[in-house]
Amino acid sequence: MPQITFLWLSLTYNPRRIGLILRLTSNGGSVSDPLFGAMRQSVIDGAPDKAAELAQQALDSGVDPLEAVNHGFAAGITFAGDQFGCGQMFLPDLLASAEAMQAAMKILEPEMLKRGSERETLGKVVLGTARGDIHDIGKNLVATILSASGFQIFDLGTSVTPEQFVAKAREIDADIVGVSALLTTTMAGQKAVIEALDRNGMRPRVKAIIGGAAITQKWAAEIGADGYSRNAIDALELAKNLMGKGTAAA
Ligand code: B12
Repeated sequence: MPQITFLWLSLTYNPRRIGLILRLTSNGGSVSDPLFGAMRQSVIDGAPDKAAELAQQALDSGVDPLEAVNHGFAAGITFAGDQFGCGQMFLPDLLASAEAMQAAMKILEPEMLKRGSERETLGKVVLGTARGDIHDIGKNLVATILSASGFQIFDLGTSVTPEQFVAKAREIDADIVGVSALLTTTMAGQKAVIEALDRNGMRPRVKAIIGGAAITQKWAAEIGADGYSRNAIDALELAKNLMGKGTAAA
């Protein structure tokens, strides 16, 4: 009996030990390729070395790096986030998952950039995560995709104040300012950036776009953003359209 009690406690208090359960529950989804499944699992397990190895394996076997992100690693971090959200995973585990995701991105990003290196310059974009917010995986992905497609990116990093956005946009004569926010508490920072751009008379010439897991079209409209997108591919289409170079702008 004591053994059973110990097992129950470890299941309850250390979700990373229930890898098997996570493995079983994370095997659903539309992408059945075992490589994508392994990528996803490496992030759920918080295993940076494994994630990096799988990213390299994907490149070596000709998998599109963006597909590897979307169907493999990002699916893993989304699953980890859901587990965290419902109390099945704790912050150290989520941190380990984020580290694994970043280890994979380190391998995949240069290849994504290389693939886009021949493109024309489409415009200058200042990017950053809103004040008080340290999430940057999604913002970095947007930066990589836009950069690979010909945009010049000025990435201010995380927890960026409205004043910093305005100063950089002015300094480089930006076409677009993009603000990422992942927390409901930092979404207000996106509004503050738009207000600061307005106050400084920089719009409508400078377009303001926003994104992040909790962002909706309703929020974008409410704060007067020029657009929002739910993922990096849509962000590219949005940015191109705002520059008059997208399919909707044609
Ligand atoms: C990874 C992660 C972390 C990592 C971040 C590592 C890093 N370097 O980024 C760590 C562990 C550090 C972390 C910390 C915290 N986190 Co966190 N985290 C996540 C998680 C699991 C995934 C985010 C992610 O990277 N997704 C993958 C990327 C590819 O997707 P994305 O970010 O959505 O980006 C895409 C789109 O949104 C869009 N996009 C993004 N930005 C932009 C910008 C523009 C301009 C455009 C056009 C598009 C765009 O394109 C991107 C690419 O496709 C989310 C859960 C989730 N499902 O989102 C929680 C989550 C965001 N975190 C959460 C919380 C609560 C926290 C903490 C407060 C926890 C704590 N108690 O300390 C801290 C935050 C501290 C702070 N001040 O910021 C909550 C937020 C709840 C809320 N509604 O406010 C979430 C939703 C988890 C949950 N379910 O509860 N977190």
